[in-house]
Amino acid sequence: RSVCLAQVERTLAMVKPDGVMGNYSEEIKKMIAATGFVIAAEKVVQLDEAAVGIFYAEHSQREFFPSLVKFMTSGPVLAMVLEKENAVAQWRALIGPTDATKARISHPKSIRAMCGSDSQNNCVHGSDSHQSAAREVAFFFGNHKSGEVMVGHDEL
Ligand code: RTP
Ligand code: MG
Repeated sequence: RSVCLAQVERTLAMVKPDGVMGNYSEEIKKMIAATGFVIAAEKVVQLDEAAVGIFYAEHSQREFFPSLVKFMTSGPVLAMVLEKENAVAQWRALIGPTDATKARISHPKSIRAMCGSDSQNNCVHGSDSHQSAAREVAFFFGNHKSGEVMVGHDEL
């Protein structure tokens, strides 16, 4: 193999129920491809309350948590493993700030500016660290060694 293989990193991206129901999945995938990410795996999943509790465990004591659970279980999500150099930071940059109303002002080309509504219904998720990415990829897709990944593209 060549000595100059780029260091490929993985992150977990998700189109939330508002994005799926608003038919933004294809547009988001186009933006993902245009930015140079490879979608290594994808899966449409209906989360239940228990699953949201695990996925967003860090927020379980926040006052907005019951509302977040209601939102995240309101319809299917599209989970994807994205691969690229510096994927965690680059996907966070592409989605924009948490509050879509602020994203529209400060990051008008971001995904949340395009399809998010407010501080909760913000269309997409992105892992916030390498550690979160590893946990969240395993949450949706199980543990796989890199190189033997998940070529199957599951549908509901
Ligand atoms: P995410 O984890 O979904 O990528 O979002 P994030 O890092 O930008 O924001 P985070 O603080 O981790 O919050 C997780 C999700 O909880 C909902 N939220 N609602 N009502 C509120 O004030 C509020 N704050 C956060 C959002 O759906 C947010 O993305
Ligand atoms: Mg977060």
